[in-house]
Amino acid sequence: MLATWSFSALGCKKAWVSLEPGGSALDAVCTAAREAEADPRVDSVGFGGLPDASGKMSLDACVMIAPERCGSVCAVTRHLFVTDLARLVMERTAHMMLAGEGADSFADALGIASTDLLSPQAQLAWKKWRAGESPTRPTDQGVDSGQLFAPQSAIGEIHIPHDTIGVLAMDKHGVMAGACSTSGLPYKLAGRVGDSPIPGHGIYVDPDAGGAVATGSGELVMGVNGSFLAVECMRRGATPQEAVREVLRRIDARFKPAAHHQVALIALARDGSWSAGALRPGFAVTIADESGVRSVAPDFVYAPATAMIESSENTTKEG
Ligand code: SD4
Repeated sequence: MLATWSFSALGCKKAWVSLEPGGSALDAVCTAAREAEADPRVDSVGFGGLPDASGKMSLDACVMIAPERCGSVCAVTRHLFVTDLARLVMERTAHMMLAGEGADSFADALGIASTDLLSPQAQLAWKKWRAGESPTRPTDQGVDSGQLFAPQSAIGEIHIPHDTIGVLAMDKHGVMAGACSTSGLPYKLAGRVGDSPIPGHGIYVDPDAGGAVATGSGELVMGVNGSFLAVECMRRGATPQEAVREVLRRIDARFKPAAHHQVALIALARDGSWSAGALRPGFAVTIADESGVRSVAPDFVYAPATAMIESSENTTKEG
């Protein structure tokens, strides 16, 4: 089992308990995502997530086990466990994606209780941002602190935890599943939806080729169909590391990302080999396997932010 960021370790630990003895990969990825959705300390997923520019919370999620077995919800404003809701879209409807009030009404119809998604801390953070007291830009990406899972984390920086939880798992029956859940970019424009709930962009799983999940600046991922691209690379024989590198290479080449942009991907191949890579330093990947649950730095960082800062300074000097 693989997941984005160190805050996912708490959920992976819980999910591993049933995955290890033979539980399903789909249950495992949903368990891990649900844990982050319920945790108010995670300011980018579920309760605790930062709202949009108007102060309103909206959540996106997707689950996928195959191109024809996928469910997603986006812009959900009244229900917390959006990964489970995405799974219900997959299992109980003929559709793949429900958006906005339609997704909330679907949950109502299933008897799922509405809840206030905005935590007091997130509301305070938004008020400070609106008053100009917070330096956080709408597209800011932080550095993984490992704070929520200090015991085995290899990441030592101090910063708030953040970003989409993306999880990939393979069970003992050889079934691969993926899930991701996010409140999207903090202080996004109302109505903005990113890569996470869209199959092929924030997540893609094909049992014949592998799976990938992305985190970070969704617009950059969407521009290259990031997760689909990673899986297609693996289908054509690339290793997971080569596949992730190709996605980051295309993003770097097309978008010329700014220093504050971050994109990271995790990829899992059919044979169980995996990799994680990031555009900038600061990302951590969580692994759960027979050796336990741990969060570590990714295999590679494509373009260290310092290089970007230097090159933009050079550009400025040259006029
Ligand atoms: C998005 N990729 O909505 C997601 C956000 C994210 O804050 O990963 N983090 O663009």
